Amino acid sequence: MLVLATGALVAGCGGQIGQNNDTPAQTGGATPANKNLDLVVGVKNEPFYISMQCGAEAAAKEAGYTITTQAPDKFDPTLQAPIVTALGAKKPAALLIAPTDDKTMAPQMKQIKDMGVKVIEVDTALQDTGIAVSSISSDNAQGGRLAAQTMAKLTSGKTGSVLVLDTKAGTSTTAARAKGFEEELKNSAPNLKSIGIQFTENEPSVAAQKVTAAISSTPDLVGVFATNLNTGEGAATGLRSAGKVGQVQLVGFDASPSEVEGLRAGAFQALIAQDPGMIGRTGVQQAIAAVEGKSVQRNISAPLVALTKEDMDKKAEFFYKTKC
Ligand code: T6T
Repeated sequence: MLVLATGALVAGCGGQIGQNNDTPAQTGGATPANKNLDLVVGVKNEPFYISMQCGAEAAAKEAGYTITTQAPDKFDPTLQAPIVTALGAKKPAALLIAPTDDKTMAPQMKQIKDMGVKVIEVDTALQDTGIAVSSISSDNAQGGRLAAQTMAKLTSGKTGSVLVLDTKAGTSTTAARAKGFEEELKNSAPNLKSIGIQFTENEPSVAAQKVTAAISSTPDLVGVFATNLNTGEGAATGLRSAGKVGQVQLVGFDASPSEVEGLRAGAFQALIAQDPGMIGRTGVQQAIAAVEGKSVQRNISAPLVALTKEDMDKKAEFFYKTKC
């Protein structure tokens, strides 16, 4: 009950909210007899994590393991940390987790590791590489570089300014995307200059407000790079409300239904899509290998792909899901 009280279970893929319809929970740590896995994602009801959950559930089912998914209401370590702490009472064989902060989630994750639970990072990661046995993530720096190359093509030689929207300080993935973008922009589009990285707190309304403010303060703004789904959706709203859709190039990250629709409608000129289903699936495979004492790969990179209006339907397998 403690688990249910502290973390919202994510509905949709396997069973109903709060229902674990497979084998009963066992305690006792990471022995092969314990086939219970837990997944703690960054925020509930978000297509990136739902797609990850779908992949994780499919892989667990195939291997005869159970997996329970929980998420905080917001992408916030103060809400995610108690969910991890509460798992100490249940002691799953392994915990797959997308830590919402690269430092402040470390004590709770270490505590669960010290109980004998194998820890696998999916998507985001801690700075401390000694807690997880395996980390599965897109090559986020490369994703940022791909976004900069795409922005260079879209603006084809124009001179002007570009706004980079990061999410929250301490988010390993989006920080790497923003950094990769700024570095590559200097090579691919030396005539464009970044007006700096701004934080949206992973709130679409803040992203929208940052975009409208930049449009007012920067008359030569030619592009926006939004480093994740919420930031991208908010940036598109900002462009729409300023009447700048199609005039300011928007390169987003992720491929939520709203972003995909925005790409088709011309609010986004490109999206860098991840493969969250593969991240979830591979995370479970690594978790099971660790639990069963088999060899584990410390770092695994998941594919990324750039989508444009012209080629998006050929790459529809990269669109994120809202249910499995
Ligand atoms: O972009 C993904 C994920 O990779 C990132 O770490 C946090 O934001 C998302 O979940 C999208 O909202």
